[in-house]
Amino acid sequence: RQWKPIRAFEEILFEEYNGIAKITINRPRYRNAFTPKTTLELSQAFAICRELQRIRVVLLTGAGDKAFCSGGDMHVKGRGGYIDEEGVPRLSVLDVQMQIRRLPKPVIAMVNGYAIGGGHVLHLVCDLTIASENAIFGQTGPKVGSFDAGFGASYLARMVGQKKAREIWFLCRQYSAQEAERMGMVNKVVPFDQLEDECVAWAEEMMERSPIALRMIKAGLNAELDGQAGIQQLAGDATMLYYFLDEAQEGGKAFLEKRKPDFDKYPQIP
Ligand code: 2NE
Repeated sequence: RQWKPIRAFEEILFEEYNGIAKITINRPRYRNAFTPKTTLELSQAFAICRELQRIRVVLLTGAGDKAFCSGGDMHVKGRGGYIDEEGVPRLSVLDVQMQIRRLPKPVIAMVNGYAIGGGHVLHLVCDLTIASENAIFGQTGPKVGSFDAGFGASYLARMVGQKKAREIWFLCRQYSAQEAERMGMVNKVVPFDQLEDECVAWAEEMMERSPIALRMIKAGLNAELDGQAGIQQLAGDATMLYYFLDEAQEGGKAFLEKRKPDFDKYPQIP
């Protein structure tokens, strides 16, 4: 499979193949821990995925065979957040989480090793997770002076239940790919050398489905959990579809033509 670069970055790889974008956190020396630069680049890549019409599904993964992502880079964890090159403390991985959730296209976490701490939350917020047999899952926050009480807590609990979510956070244990699958956080576990093929097969299967149907279902599944912000996204999608109707065009046309709009000619479906 020939992945073609979309744009060059320093701490991630950003490639495409046949309508699928692959974003790879590329810091294997540090188990793909993220710095503020990594998260900025991830944000830029996800923004490009949103804009590029030819991209229909996104894969998120980590470089090498050891880690998907080990969370925030402890070397730059300082007071107030992870310190960027200008000395500003940041928690910008939270923006990446929101982007993944709001992206109107499916995102698959291709978990190729450790998904730990903030790296574990990154896989949680993806729409689907496919893991290799060597993948290990867990939170470490309370062990290393951190926590994610946002999606990392409530979304995790929706997935695995309250008792299990509390166990995962309070004890900071590590779980195998099979355990994670049994808990409902992983869709499928495959041998490491089949991981990418499996993810591409799932992506290609989704690409045979209606993109707008997938977009609306994603928004609907999010809306129940995301409150007003989730409804806003679903409502925005409904507005987008409404704008395709002649009835919506009539309103705007009538205003510009300085006449009363005639909405009676459009069907009133029961
Ligand atoms: C990931 C894990 C379990 C891997 O263990 P192992 O034994 O396979 O590797 P090792 O030797 O621990 O790590 C290899 C190298 O990667 C570095 C290590 O320091 C080590 O470097 P050297 O000793 O060779 O110089 N490395 C690994 N993870 C790193 C990290 N996160 N930052 C910087 N360097 C890292 C094991 O390495 C592990 O437990 N890592 C730490 C996981 C962790 O606690 N992450 C932060 C959680 S908090 C968070 O991510 C977060 C949040 O809670 C809320 C908001 C935003 C972020």
